[in-house]
Amino acid sequence: MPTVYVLNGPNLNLLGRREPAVYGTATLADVERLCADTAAGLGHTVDFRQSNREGELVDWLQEAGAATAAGDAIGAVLNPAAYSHTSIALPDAIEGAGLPVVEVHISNVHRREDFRHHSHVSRVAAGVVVGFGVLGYALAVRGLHELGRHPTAGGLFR
Ligand code: CA2
Repeated sequence: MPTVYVLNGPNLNLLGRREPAVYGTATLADVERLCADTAAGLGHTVDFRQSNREGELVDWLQEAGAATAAGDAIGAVLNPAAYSHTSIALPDAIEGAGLPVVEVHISNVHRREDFRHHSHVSRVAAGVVVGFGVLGYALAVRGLHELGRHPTAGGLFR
């Protein structure tokens, strides 16, 4: 079964424990179960990870790129968290790996502070899911699956 990588950036280990008004009450373990269930229904397994370190996320994107090139994975769902707004290394890794990525944000970043309105990752993402709460992860897994099934239906930068 091909793998869907689900990669989470800094502070998302706190999900469900702080700021429930912004991010809801589901924990990251709940999100992992949601992704695994969604992926299983589509014939995939999930490799679910979280890191507070930018370089570790770069390593994992490269790993996901190699697995996808080898036909062992279909791409990655990525919530880069605050690195969305600051990192050049993450989009460079995605571009370098030629990896299909669906970017997810739990909150609607466009309703929040100005500095959250721009993501460097979005430029190299196949698609972006914003503001659906943790349900966005299930939508992103599904979207990645559908992009694999309809390879000419997506956008220019997949
Ligand atoms: O809405 C999202 O998913 C974000 O990627 C979450 C990031 C934020 O910096 C982005 O602008 C939008 C923050 C992740 C921190 O997660 C926490 C969860 C619960 C409590 C505290 C932090």
